[in-house]
Amino acid sequence: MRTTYAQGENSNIEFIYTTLRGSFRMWGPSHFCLIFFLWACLDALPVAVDKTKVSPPVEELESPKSVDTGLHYDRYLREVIDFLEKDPHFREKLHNTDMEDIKQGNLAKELDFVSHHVRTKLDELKRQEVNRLRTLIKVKQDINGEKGMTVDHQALLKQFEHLNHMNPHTFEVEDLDRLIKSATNDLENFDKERHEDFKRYEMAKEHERKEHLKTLDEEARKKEEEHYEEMKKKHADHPKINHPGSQDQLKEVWEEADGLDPNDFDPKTFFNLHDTNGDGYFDEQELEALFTKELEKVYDPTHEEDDMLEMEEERLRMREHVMNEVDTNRDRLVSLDEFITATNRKEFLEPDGWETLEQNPVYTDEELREFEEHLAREEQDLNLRTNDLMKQREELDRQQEQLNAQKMELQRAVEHMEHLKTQKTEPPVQAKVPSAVEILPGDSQPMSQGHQQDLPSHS
Ligand SMILES: [Ca+2]
Ligand SMILES: [Ca+2]
Repeated sequence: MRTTYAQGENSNIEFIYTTLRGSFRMWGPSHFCLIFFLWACLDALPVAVDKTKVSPPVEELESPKSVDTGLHYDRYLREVIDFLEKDPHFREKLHNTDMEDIKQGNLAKELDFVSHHVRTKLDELKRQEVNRLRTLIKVKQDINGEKGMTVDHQALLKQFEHLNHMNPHTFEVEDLDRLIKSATNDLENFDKERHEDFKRYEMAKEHERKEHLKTLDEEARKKEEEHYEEMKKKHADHPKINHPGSQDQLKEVWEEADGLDPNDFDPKTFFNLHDTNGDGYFDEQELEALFTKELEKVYDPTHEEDDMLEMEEERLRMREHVMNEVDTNRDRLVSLDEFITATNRKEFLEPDGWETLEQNPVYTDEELREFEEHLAREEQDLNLRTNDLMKQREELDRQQEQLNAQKMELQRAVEHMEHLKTQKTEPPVQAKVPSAVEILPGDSQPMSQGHQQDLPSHS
C-alpha cells in the first residue's frame, strides 16, 4: 500500500506535495491512524526519490543515512513515532480517534497519559533535535560569516516551526501538535500559493497589455483594443460547462473517455475505473484528471485566445470545489463511501451551472492598482540606482578627462623642456662656428674642423 503512489514527480515542491498527499491517504475512514500518517510521511517514498533534487540545503548538512522525505523534520518525526508506537495507551487512542480530533489537537493531549519512560525518551529526542537545529544554524552562520554576510536568525528559526523553542528541554503536547500542524499547513499553503502566483501572473499580463497600448498611436491602439475584445469574446464562447463532480459531468467522462453506454452509468464502477492507482481513494490528481474533458471545451492550445495557464487554474478550482463538497472528513481524499454518498445528493443529480474563470475576475481593480504601484516603485528604485550609477560613471569620465588633460599638459611641458634643451645645446654650435671662422680668417679647412671637433667636449 505504501509504495503505490510514488509516481515519479521530480520537482521539489511536487515531491513534497505527493509525499504529503500519500500520507493523508492513509487516513481511511476505517482507521484514522496518526501513526500510519506520520509513518507514511517517512516511509512511503523510496520509489521515485531523486535525492539530488529533494534535499533542501540545510538537510545536506545532516547525516546522509537519514531517509529524506523532503520534509526538514523527517528524522525527528520518525523517532517520535517509533517511541509513541511503543506506548499501549497511546496506540489504542490512535485507533479510536477521528480526523477532527486529530486536527483539533485532542490526540496530542493524549500525550499526557503516555507512560513515563516513553516520555523521557521523547524529551531526550527533543533535546537532540534542538541541538541538531542549533548546530545547523551555527554552521550556516559560520558559512555566511565567512562571506562577510549577516544571517537572519529569526528566519532560520522559522524553518523549524514544529519545535517549541521556548521550551527546548522536554517534549510536550504542543510539540506533537506542531508536528501535525506543520505537515497540514504545508499542504494547505500549496494551493493558496498556486492561487497567489496565478493572480500575479494575470495582473502582470494586464499591466503589460496596458503599457503596450501606451506605445501605440491613436489608430493602432484602437485596433489593438478591438482585437483584445474580440479574443475575449471568442474565449468566452464555448459549449456549456458541466458542474464539476455532477452526474452530467461524470457521465460525459463515462461516455466519451471510457467509451461506455450512458444508460449503464454506475457510480461504483466509475469510481473503480478512475481510481487509477487502485488504493480505494480519489486523490487530488485522480480528481483533476476527471476534468480534462470539461476543460477541453474551453481551452485549445492552438488558439490565441486560450491561455493554458488559465486552464490549470480552472482545473485547480474544479478540484477544490469537488473536494469541498465530497470530502466530508477533510482528509483531502475521496473515499468510495464519500463518493457514493455524494452521488445520492440532489446537487449531484440536478446541479447548478458552473461559473468559469473568466466569469470570476481573479483580481480586483484595487489589487491591480496596488500591483502596478508596486511595480512602479520597483522601477523607480531601479531608475534611481541606474541614475546613481550613471552619475558615478560621469564622475569617473570627468576624472579621467582631467587626468588626460593633466597628462597632456605634462607631456607638453616635457616636450617644451626638451625643446628648450635642444635650443640650449645646438644653437651655440652654430653660433661658434662662424665666430671661429671669423677669428681665423683665411685659415685652412683642417684647422677649422679640428676646432669644431673640440667643441662638444667644452660644452
Ligand atoms: Ca486513488
Ligand atoms: Ca475523505
